[in-house]
Amino acid sequence: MASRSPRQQLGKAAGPQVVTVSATSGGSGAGAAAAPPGPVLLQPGMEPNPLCTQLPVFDLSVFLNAPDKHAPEVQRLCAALASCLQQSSALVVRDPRVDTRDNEGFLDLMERYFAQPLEQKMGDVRPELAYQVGATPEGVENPRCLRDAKLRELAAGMPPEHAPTIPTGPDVKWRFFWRLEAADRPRSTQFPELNAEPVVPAAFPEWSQVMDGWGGKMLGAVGTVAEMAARGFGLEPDAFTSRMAHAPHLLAPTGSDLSKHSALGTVFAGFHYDLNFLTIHGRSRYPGLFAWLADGRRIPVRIPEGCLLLQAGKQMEWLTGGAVKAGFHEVICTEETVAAAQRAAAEGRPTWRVSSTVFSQIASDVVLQPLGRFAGEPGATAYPATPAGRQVADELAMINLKAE
Ligand SMILES: O=C(O)CCC(=O)C(=O)O
Ligand SMILES: [Fe+2]
Repeated sequence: MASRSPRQQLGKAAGPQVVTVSATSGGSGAGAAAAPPGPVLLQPGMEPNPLCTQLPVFDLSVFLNAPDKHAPEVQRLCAALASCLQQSSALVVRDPRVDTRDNEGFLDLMERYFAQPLEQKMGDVRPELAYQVGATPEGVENPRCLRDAKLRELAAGMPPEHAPTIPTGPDVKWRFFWRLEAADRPRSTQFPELNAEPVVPAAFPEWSQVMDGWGGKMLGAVGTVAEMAARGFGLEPDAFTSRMAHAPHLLAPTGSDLSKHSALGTVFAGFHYDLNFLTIHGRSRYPGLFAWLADGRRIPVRIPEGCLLLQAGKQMEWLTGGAVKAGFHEVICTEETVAAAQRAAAEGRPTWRVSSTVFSQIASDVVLQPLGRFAGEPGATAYPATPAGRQVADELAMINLKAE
């Protein structure tokens, strides 16, 4: 990842607006090709994002409602989406099928879940399944940079104003992994541990409905983005979605206990990339998430009302031969995080910071390798053919979720 000065700006010209993106170096991955520089036209289906000028909002309804998905304007929108993903490893979208009231119900449920006594939650922990279903207590998951010297070098090379907080120990966040119902389990797999039955916490009769309701909506948005990105990259429209069928997609909220961990600078989730395909976040009630754009800038993630944020994970990087980099991020306790906890306390709510996160995945038995035109790129050799389940297991071992 390069450490250059900010170079993106929102053009103010009349007519189609221009988000000028001067991509700099090729980002974080080994042997990665540089993202091509180039203006991204703000066109029908895109809106400026007042909270984060670098990430325009893509309105998925324009694609969903287009009668002809091959129409030039649809193709241009898909190309702009793919380009945004390539240049920032992130995307902001609005999906007409997603009702944010479902997010509120989900956050209410998870706040109550995490606020339960420790013994109650410990019954939901499955270390023998690499924690891939049920709860992961705080202090278990290590941010990858604890073991990966390359990531520490990357961080050390960043200018101070864009550098992460280097973690010195495991994350203080809890996690719950809920395997989404929409994700049909494979009939047979070489990776049963990654495709286990979900854990349903005893005290919440509404659990499955709330979790599958909200998680399924977010997964639907990911599916549309995945198809648009494939089209935008000139791949078969189902190049990604066909590989996502029967994958262990996880609704994966984190939970950080602000009644215990409210010191400014506390690392809830240390500097890392996500190991999966595409991560999608609904709005959290608590700020604290920071992401790095491909040009090296660290930005606070602020999602406009009604929108969703996506970040590219390692499997996306693999399938694109490094053209799209897995996006780095961290979650830190800031003054705004503490203020959100104070508001929650005043309203009589649990003071747990819950994230609204889905990890979409490539199916465990699918082989990851650069697809289509990405296979011929010089950087492709850094991404050898590897079953997704193997790649996931290797990553889980690095972050202390799976015994080696
Ligand atoms: O807690 C959050 O907002 C995001 C956490 C995160 O990065 C992760 O779960 O991988
Ligand atoms: Fe993450």
